[in-house]
Amino acid sequence: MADFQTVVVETDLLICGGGMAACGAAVEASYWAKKHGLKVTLVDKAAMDRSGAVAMGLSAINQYVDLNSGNNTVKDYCDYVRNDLMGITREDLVASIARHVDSTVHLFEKWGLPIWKDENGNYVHEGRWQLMINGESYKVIVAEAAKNALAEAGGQYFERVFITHPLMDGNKCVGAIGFSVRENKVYVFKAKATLAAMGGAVHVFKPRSTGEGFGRSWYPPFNSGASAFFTIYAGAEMTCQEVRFIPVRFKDAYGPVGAWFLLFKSIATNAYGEDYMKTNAAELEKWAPYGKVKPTPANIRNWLMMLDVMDGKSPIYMQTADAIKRIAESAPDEKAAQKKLKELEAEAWEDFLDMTISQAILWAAHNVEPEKKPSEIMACDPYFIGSHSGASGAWVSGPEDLQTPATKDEYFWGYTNMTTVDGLFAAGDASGASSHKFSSGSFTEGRIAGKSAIAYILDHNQAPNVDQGQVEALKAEILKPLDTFEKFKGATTDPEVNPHYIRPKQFMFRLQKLMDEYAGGVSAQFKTNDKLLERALELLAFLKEDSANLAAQNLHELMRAWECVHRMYQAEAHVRSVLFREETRWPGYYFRADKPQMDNENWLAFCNCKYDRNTGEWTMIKRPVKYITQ
Ligand code: SFD
Ligand code: AMP
Repeated sequence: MADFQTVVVETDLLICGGGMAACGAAVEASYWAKKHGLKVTLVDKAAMDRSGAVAMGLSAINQYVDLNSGNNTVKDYCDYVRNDLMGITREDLVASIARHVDSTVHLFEKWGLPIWKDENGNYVHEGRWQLMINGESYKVIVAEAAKNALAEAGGQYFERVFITHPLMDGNKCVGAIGFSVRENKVYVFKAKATLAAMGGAVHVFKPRSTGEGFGRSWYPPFNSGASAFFTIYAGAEMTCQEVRFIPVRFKDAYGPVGAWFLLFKSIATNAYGEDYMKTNAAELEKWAPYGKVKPTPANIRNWLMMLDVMDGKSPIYMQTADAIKRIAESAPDEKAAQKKLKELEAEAWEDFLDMTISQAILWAAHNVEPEKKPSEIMACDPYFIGSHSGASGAWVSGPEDLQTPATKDEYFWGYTNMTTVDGLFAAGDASGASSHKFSSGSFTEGRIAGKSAIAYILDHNQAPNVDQGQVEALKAEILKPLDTFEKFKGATTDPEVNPHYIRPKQFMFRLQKLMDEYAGGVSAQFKTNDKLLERALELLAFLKEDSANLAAQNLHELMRAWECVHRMYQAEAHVRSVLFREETRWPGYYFRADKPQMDNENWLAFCNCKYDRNTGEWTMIKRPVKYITQ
């Protein structure tokens, strides 16, 4: 084995990840840490300026409650989220973020993020909860604030260090271990409290993209299930692992649709010009009460579209030209209409250039003029993202002051956003059952978790007890794929094919094929059943056996190997949870053909799970849904 130096870093708070939630945690925790002489350390597998989901920038801030306007309340936001998730939500967590998110958005603006303003100087809303931004440099601006805050409080950040596992002292998390993706170094972070904020997971399922386009997915390929693995391995109770998210996007380059539906008030139709939201409206009754609410939940919107796709009425089109024409025609005269048309055209392109540059390139390549002809949209592949319209993540404590007598025993255990593992916190995509936080809410939840983790440290201010034997064993396990490759690479002439090992890319294909065909991926039209899921578990068990034989040629591939392992655990938690929930609640995300209906009597409940790293056993747990607002 190549010589690897072990670098030990001692800190009070460790923030794993460098995305929106992690940056929020760094800003807030640094403030409190400085007051109390504590140290905050942040570790990102990439470079914070362009890491995570916001790497390419964003064109909207999707959570702004606008409490000052008097038009919206925290309860309104809770209602919106509860309905969109078909009743399954932790309102205490949603409210915890909603009551603070506006202040986060004001900070972003102060730090230099351009938010669109109208002629009266008011923010331009995309929809009720969304603001339009010039967000190409969104992540750079947020990362700068996080780095400044860390520097001011004597904190530290590490980039290009990939976190693999938590370090455990019984049921207490005492830090994390990982490796540099650039140098032969293993990093051991010893911490009094640790925050998991390493985003969600993509490429667990087979994506639609193939060949050179393979890395293109809606969700960023750099987020590969590290948060889920970290919390699962630590023994934390997980929630909503069945709630995958499948967004509708412009076809093949995954450009956003929100601005079209909400700002431009566009409709989408099937190939024959029918508005599927109208022609398939009878279906809404089946999923009542949620099918009947406004706005229609994201999964139901998907479902009405998918019904047409399954009926052979593709392609599906966003009617961009009609929408632009309609708005331009509302101008007072022809000259004003022409001016408006030009503005709308520019806004349509900017929407992509701010957030999904590849979609603008594809439009250009296909000679698309949105003001002249419609553009294809489609449902993407399944993603695990607790911060958008999915809900998967760790089960965390809510704040005490938002509990009711009925929720306190269920949803509160001392420190806001702490998982069921002592000293381990989660935020953003890493924390579950609090959907629709998006970029601004994830940053806000990071702030809440960061502050709470500092409070935990002040109450438990003992040096972490890190067992050196555990560190050595993990170090050997982490580096094993490099050894495996070196040992066996000569056994065949083609390094891809070898009887002794499996390369990460092939391993990923195998996982994706399995999930696609058995757990309701794209090729299965998002449909599955109990028998397919049971078979998926059998195949996952074989895959897990083979994960011991992953091989890596270099540090980059070593990262790929561990990404595979992380994704595999996310996959297993998902399959077990879809199997456990004996109903279909989110058609449009997945459909259990053997249980084709929603069963509110038995399943208006959380489906939680827990893994025991010593025995390899999973426990499934049903927890009650209790709202804090009526
Ligand atoms: O419209 C490790 N999101 C949008 N939010 C908005 O507010 N407005 C939008 O316009 C949004 N759109 C959008 C969005 C997401 C994506 C992918 C697209 C478009 C194309 C959602 C937000 O981006 C999302 O909610 C937040 O970013 C979530 O924050 P967080 O912190 O949970 O995840 P992150 O920002 O991706 O950061 C993850 C970090 O973890 C690092 N990491 N570090 C160390 N070790 C490991 N093993 C690690 N694995 C990962 C990453 O490098 C990163 O720093 S719209 O289309 O919906
Ligand atoms: P998207 O671009 O699809 O991520 O959407 C951005 C925001 O707009 C998210 O908050 C979505 O939930 C919301 N949104 C998108 N499309 C619609 C729609 N047709 N009706 C209501 N809300 C939508």
